[in-house]
Formats: sequence, structure tokens, C-alpha cells
Amino acid sequence: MSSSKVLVLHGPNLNLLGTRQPEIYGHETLNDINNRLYEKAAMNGWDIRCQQSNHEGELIDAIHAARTDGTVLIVINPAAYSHTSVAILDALNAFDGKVVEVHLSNIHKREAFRHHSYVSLRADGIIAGLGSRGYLLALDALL
Ligand code: CA2
Repeated sequence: MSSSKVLVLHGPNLNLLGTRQPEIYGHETLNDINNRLYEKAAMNGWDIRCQQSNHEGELIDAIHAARTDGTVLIVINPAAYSHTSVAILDALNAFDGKVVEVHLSNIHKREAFRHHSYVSLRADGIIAGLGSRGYLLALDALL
């Protein structure tokens, strides 16, 4: 039996995690977070791939690839593109699997411009404000 295939997408500036604003985004680096995701996936026999990009089009290309490569779940933190990108929403709308949107911070407790997310219009689940633990919880969508 083939294992469940998951794509984790991190949006712009998340490569800087652990270097600045730890009071908002925590002390962990993106590598720390990805390693924990790889660990949980290995324990459950899931096939996971984590990718970060600062470029909207690259994120869209990754979502397109997931349409046809057997991916059943996309976990995405679109970062600032959450609040601006109809293009990422459109790409996710063309993906047939599950989508879980993750935010490290509680976007509703922050500036008004962060309260709206285009991606939330497509997401099957949303986790915000639980820090990096949110990504691990998002994988439970497979259970
Ligand atoms: O809370 C989240 O996960 C966000 O998606 C993070 C985005 C922000 O634009 C969203 O409103 C909420 C920003 C990610 C930037 O991350 C940095 C981390 C360390 C240093 C600088 C930026």
C-alpha cells in the first residue's frame, strides 16, 4: 500500500524563522520545524516534503505539481501571501486533496490587515496561534 503523500509549503520570509521576532514567531528555525515534521511523518509512514519559497509563482508551481503527483494533503503557511494572493487561492482551488492553513501567530490578534486570508476560503482546516506545534497538528488531518 502506498503511503499518504503530504506537501508542506512555507511562504515568504519564513526562512528567517529563529533569527528575529522570537516573541511573535518563536525561537525555532525552519529546519527545526521541518525536522519535527519529517520525524512525525516517519513514525506514521507518511511521505512528506517540505518546501519554502519567497516567490508566489514558485508556491503556485508546487501546488500545481501536487495536483497530479498523488499528494493528498497540503499544509500551507502562506505567510504574507495569505492576505494578498488570489493566485494562491486559485491554485489551491484546483487541488482536490485536503488543505490545512497554518499560522504561527494568531493573525486575528494582530493588525487588521492580517485578519483576512484568501487561503481560508479554500482551507478545510485552519490553525493559528499555536506556534510551530500548529504544523504538527495539521498533519493529524490524515488520521
Ligand atoms: O503567523 C504566521 O505564521 C504568519 O503567516 C507569518 C507571516 C505574516 O505575514 C502573517 O501575517 C502571519 C510573516 C512570516 C515572517 O516570518 C519572519 C520570521 C522571522 C523573522 C522575520 C520574519
